[in-house]
Amino acid sequence: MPPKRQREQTEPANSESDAVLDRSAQAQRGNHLTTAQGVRLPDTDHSLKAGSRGPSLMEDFHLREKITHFDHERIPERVVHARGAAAHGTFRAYGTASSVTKAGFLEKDRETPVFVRFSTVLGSRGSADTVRDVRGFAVKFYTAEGNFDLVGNNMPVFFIQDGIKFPDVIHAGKPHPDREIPQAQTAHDTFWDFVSLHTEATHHVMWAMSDRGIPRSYRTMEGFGVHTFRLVNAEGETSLVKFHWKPVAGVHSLVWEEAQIAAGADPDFHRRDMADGIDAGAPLEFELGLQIMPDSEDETFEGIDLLDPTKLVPEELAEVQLVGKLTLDRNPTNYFAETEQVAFHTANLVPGIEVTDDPLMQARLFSYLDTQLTRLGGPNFTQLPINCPHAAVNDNLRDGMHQTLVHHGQAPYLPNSVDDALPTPATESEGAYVHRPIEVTGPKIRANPVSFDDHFSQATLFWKSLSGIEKVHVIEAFTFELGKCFAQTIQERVLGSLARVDAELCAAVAGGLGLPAPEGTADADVTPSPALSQIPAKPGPIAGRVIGVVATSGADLGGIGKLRRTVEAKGAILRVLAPAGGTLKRGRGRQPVARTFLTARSIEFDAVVVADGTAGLHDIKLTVLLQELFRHCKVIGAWGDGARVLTDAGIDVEAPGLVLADEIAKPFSTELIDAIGWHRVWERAEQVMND
Ligand code: HDE
Repeated sequence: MPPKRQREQTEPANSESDAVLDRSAQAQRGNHLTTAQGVRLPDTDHSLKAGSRGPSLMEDFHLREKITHFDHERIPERVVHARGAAAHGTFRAYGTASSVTKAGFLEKDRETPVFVRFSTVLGSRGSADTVRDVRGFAVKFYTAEGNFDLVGNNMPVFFIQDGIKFPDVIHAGKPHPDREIPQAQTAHDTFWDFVSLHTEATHHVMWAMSDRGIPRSYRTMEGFGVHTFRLVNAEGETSLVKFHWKPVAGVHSLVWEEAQIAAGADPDFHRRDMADGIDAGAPLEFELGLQIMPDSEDETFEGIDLLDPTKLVPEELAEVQLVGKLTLDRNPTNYFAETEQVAFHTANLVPGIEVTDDPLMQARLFSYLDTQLTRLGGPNFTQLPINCPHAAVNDNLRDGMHQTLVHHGQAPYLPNSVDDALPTPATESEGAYVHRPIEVTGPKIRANPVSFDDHFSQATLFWKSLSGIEKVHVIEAFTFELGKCFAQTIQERVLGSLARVDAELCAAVAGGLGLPAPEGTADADVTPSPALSQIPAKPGPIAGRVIGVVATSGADLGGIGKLRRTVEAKGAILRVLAPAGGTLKRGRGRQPVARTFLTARSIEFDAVVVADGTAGLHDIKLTVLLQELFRHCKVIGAWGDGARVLTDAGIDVEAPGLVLADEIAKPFSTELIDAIGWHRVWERAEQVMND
């Protein structure tokens, strides 16, 4: 008799991904080098030849296997979001969502393992992290009820209202097909051609041109589910919700010059920052929030169509209620196995969370599964350790490319009378995903609801909600990007859209381009939403932020040690910057040098202070570094005679955001930490712009 099909699978693994650990243990067993067949090898540097100068022999199975495997090491990169970095962590629920959803992972104190991948959209896998772009924020929750993927972005709205246009907007944003330039940029004709011909994109374009398009780091980005979801509670009641991720570190961005410098000096800026922060013991932390709206028949809230993904709901109208905390504290072990092979899918839902008829979301429900078939080479990618649910899996899916499971039984169909009628379908009370029976009617047409015709009012809302400096950045970004367009007709068409957003914005951009500003027709009467501005109301935490200390072997190493202890206790990273590498030694003091003037750029520091005992230090690279920090409105400090290094570098020590003291003591550290918590010294902006 053939063996009976296995009756029940094991209990869900709720802690670390046991599957991942098992597979990595299998990957490298024993200390000797072997072939893929497990045969031990004496040498991997010389091919088998007929004499030391002779031709290589076909017989060399090791040479052939090694080269053949190498030839196939690459898989197709993601068609969008190709460039990304990820981390493991845990989500802990506060229990505050239980009244609106029965999703088990949102029950009080429930801890769920997660894997989160952050990405840019347009660039290829090897492109730079800091380009102006939307960032992906994709979270895979390995819940006890199956995987739930929240595949969001760092902006709450999208360029298009209907998924059928997605290939078009991406074709327009990707490099031009003839020369394949520019890489990872929207600063070119086809992008602006598309968004000015599809004016529904205007709101999202405002976000992309704002500071949100160049985040300081992944830890300082907000995340959004974008679409409206439908939540279902234990009583079967439904509500409409929007998902938010709120970074504990606050929302901060780079300035454009930093983003450009980083793209050359450190293209891995964001992934390095995340990995270094986690290694330094500063996990990335985000709170999950819900905006909860009634599930009304017209799916509209305060006049906002909740099915239109180009619209947000201002937080002042629907408060973001915090329901749990995400902590990312473990770097992946292997980039390819985990970050590259992770497969997100918007249809990976758990009971209590459903989708709505947002036409953008509907298209996504098809796309994500489909794209993995090409990218991961067949239908069995859910068996890859990173994609494996931690919940028990008992499906009737069989065979296919790269099948790694050895299924038992004879009857992969239901009902069956051969394999003890297993597996059995579950009832809703046993945890089955049962779709709410929602009535669907309507004529078969290709059309949008009339409410989707409003393309400008929320673009105006966003603009009016920004602070002065944020508005300046938006103007500069539009002027830069449009300045890179060759076709004047496209520039003029975009100005036509901007005139419908705000006359001041339009006039400023037109001025920069040297074109006349079209007559303004902006007529939306909006109430600004302060929550849309990134300017903090109070200083935030400094965990994961980087403080550079300029020093030489004559410097006050004891003071550096004191400062290091203080900032490291807050989760920040202190790096000593010196003319040469090695270890600075003075008396009994020792400080390792993390960066030299040659290897450092200003972009990697949130603040730089110059140590006492360095007076007379002069290096053009240090001067450039300090001047960049000054121009980028970052905190600069010095103690003792370190201030002279600043004045020698042409830094105005009277300017705002200069922290000076005679020695390292509490007032200095407190002022420094506070100033970094504000992120930038925008009070300095005017002086810098006029320089
Ligand atoms: Fe995606 N998107 N998308 N997208 N998306 C993909 O799936 C797609 C959209 C987002 O780190 C692809 O596995 C369509 C909105 C993220 O692996 C693909 C439409 C939002 C990621 C795809 C959208 C996103 C993707 C490419 C319009 C924010 C990276 C590789 C209907 C809410 C996930 C892949 C990761 C990836 C299709 C629109 C976010 C081709 C058709 C809106 C974060 O399936």
